[in-house]
Amino acid sequence: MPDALHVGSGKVRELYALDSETLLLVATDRISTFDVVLPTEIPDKGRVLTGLSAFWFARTRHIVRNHFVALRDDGRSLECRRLEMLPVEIVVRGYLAGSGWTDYCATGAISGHRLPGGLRESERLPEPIVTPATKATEGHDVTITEDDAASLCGAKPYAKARDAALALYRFAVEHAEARGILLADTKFEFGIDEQGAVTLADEALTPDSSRFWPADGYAPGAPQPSFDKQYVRDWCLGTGWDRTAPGPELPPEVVAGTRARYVEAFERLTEVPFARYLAAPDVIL
Ligand code: PZK
Repeated sequence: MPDALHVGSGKVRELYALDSETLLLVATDRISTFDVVLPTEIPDKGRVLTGLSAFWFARTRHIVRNHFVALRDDGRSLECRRLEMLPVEIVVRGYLAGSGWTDYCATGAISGHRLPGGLRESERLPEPIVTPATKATEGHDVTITEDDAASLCGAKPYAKARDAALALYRFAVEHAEARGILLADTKFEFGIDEQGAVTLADEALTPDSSRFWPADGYAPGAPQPSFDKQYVRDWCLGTGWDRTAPGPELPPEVVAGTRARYVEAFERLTEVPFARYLAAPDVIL
């Protein structure tokens, strides 16, 4: 990466500084499951995620401003404006899954939102809820109350980010459900731009930042299969893997099957053939 300074690494992404105002977010082909990055990559996974993020940034500008500046021709790198990041992640949940289901079972509430009794795992909530979390540098993010998030961000910036997150989630749920994908929950990050405006950042509404479920076969009362990762998870567990690092190397048929699921999610949501995206990424905008 000539002319760029590496400024951060995520499990499957890298962040570079291009100049004082601009960053480059690069999505690699690495895949994690059960919080372990596997030794085998999924070809084009990073391009699918970057293309999906760019698609949503282009189509949600009327809801809230975002950090998008440009897509690079490699299809996996997104130039963005450098922001002052808010110190919380904003999670929106429309269904009871993951830590939301765990918290509901233990307390009847999630992040201070008291919910009706008798809900089942993976059930649709009466209304989507916002459940902010602190960003853990290692280990899992910790869900906090909206009052705590408002204290950490400032009441006004938090309220703007929360309202934007809910509107983005509702917009994306409607778009995805019409194309056979349930968007169970999703995580957003926001920052403050040079004009002081709350701005959507990071990746948005990708399978790595959200739970995508196939609408076909949705059945509350149990965990739902992940649209993108279920094949990899099932295969890994079938090897007898104990979910500790290092994970197993994936055979070619599992790599190909998983890549096909990512590409299918991309094509269903964007209605752009993935080959057209690879040839000229800007078609997604
Ligand atoms: C920013 N991250 C997460 C960490 C990654 C990504 N527009 C922005 N301005 C300032 N900071 C960030 C962003 C964005 N997006 C994002 N950390 C800081 C992160 C590691 C690797 F790819």
